Amino acid sequence: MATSFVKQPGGRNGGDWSGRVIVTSEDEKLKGAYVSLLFYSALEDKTNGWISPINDKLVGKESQFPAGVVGWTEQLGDFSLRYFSRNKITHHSFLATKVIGLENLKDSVMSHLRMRNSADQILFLPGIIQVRNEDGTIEKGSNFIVTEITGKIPFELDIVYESGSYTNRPKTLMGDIYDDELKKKRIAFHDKFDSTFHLKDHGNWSDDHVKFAKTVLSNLLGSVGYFYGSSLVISEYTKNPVPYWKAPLFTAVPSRSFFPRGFLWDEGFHGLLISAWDLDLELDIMCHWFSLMNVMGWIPREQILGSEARAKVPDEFVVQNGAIANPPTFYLTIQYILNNFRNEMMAPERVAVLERLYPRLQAWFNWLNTSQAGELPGSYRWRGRVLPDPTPEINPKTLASGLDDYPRASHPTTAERHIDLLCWIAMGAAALAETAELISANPDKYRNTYEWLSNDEHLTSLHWSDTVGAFTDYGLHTDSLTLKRPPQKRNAPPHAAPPDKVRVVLEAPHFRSVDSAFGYVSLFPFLLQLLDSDSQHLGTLLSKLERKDLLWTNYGLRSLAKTSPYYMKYNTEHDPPYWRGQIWMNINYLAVRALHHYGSTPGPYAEKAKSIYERLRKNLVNNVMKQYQRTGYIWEQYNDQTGEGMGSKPFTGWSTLVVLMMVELY
Ligand code: 6A9
Repeated sequence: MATSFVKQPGGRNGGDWSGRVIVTSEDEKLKGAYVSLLFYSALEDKTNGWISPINDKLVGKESQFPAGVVGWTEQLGDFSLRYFSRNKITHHSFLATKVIGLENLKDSVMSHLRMRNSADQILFLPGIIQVRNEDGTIEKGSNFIVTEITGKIPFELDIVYESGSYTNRPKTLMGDIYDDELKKKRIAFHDKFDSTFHLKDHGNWSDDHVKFAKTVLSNLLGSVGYFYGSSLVISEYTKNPVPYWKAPLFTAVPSRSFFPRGFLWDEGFHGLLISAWDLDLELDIMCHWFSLMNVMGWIPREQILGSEARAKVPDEFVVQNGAIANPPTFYLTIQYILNNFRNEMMAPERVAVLERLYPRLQAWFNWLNTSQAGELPGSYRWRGRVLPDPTPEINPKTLASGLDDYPRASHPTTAERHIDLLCWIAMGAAALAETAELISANPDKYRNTYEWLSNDEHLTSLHWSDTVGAFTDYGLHTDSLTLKRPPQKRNAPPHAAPPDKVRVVLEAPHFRSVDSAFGYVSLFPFLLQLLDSDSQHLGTLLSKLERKDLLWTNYGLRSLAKTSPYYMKYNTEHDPPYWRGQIWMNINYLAVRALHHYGSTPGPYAEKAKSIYERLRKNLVNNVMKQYQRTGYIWEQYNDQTGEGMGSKPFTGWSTLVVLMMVELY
């Protein structure tokens, strides 16, 4: 099935759109087989409006079958949704009924689906089904209409939405007109891609590479969507989770089929691609995210808005905690925009957006800088690490950092300090100083903060370990831990499942560098370019980058050194490794970007950085493309032994950063 859609703006409510579904088969034997398509039209909860199955008389002569929906809502006004086909349609039917909650649509369809007869196996729906209220009265009208259309392979179908307020439309988007319009949009996309990225100027990329880059970028752009609803949040001021205010969110998502919702730190990375494509689109997205900031300066990390989104998320992930942070990657987006698209950004209407954002950019910084502070001046600690007793986790996760199960101090304490967080905050200060300069505000405070936090002595005294020659976290830590199954409870029923394994501490922890975990976290002062180009630490880290027993692979940098005792280890009996060896594209992008920076800044390590840059960039791009060609997907992460895609797919979020590596936009 190939799907496409085309829009036609007009009228007062966003205009028209049409979708097309083409059903074909490469298998000759399937030619002529029946395929039934079911289209859902539903009103969201509490929408002021109605929908109704289409009346025969409303259907134009173009269609051989009367199928569709008409309706009105407060936001959309009048509209119609009609189905057309250039082929012969074998059968159509509909269901019109009332459901409570968008998360129940599938159940409703399944309970009403019928088979015409067992010989032809054609499905049909029963028409209007009225729902009886508890008091016996009948619910009038419907908020859910399913249209069933069956054709014989091959066939195609146009789904045509027209807005009532658009009265002078030049043409209806269907049939040949749809073909023409889609073709125009395709050509426009290719032209814009070429003129935006000049891909061929940045390497001898094959046509396959170009096609790949276009495909993955358009998938990221296509993931941008509009959400509306409220998060469930908890904070020191609430006893139980309470709803946040209802708000719209315009955002890209990491994976449309697996995580179709906004994630804060993912979005800063998406912003690097989106702003290169369309700066105003990205500013719009950023303004939406910053509108979700509360009075403290906090923005919820995962945006599960509306009942439909909520229904897909296990309860333990739903509640967002107002004390917990996530890497402030929008500062990265801003820095990148100022570095790469400064002239466009200087347009008065864009400067005005930045001026409006600035107080919130500051509030965000103030919140991070104070609420995530560590015990020592200029040190920081991710909140939200918990150590229940007994704990099923070998090493308590740090979801706030975005690096989930990446090993940290085994025993969370208020004295621990996290090097990645320090670096994110320092980078944020630099981005704020640059923003302040652009809008003629005073950058001094942020410039000074940046200078202080990124100072070599400061980083070294809080985080450098001479023993391993790398930056590390600090905290109460031991590596002598294991998982053991506790004895079955005395009163357990005879066939009860055995209890889950729990962590057992074999040797008491003590305060020290968490130096048994060389990996992404150890690289942060380099990744976020805090190190001076003549820093010895830079030299040491660069020589480690190339070592195959540590992070180097032919497919990119792995997240955790092979020599680490946590490398590819389960964190509980049931949690497989996630950030413990796998190759992730967002951090690899930061590495490539840093290598490019140090490779083009004069200094004793410039040559080395340049040489690593070329190899790492090539390895990453070629592997992600190879896996795409092999499987048809780009993936959440990549296997460090084989390069194979792992985790969720399609993951068209930050894995798409390979496109920026190809065109060297950093
Ligand atoms: C749990 C699953 C059907 C995990 O890309 C989004 C995030 C990153 O921000 C984070 O750094 N991913 C990374 O460690 C995916 C998180 C998905 C959680 C969903 C529920 C049920 O969904």
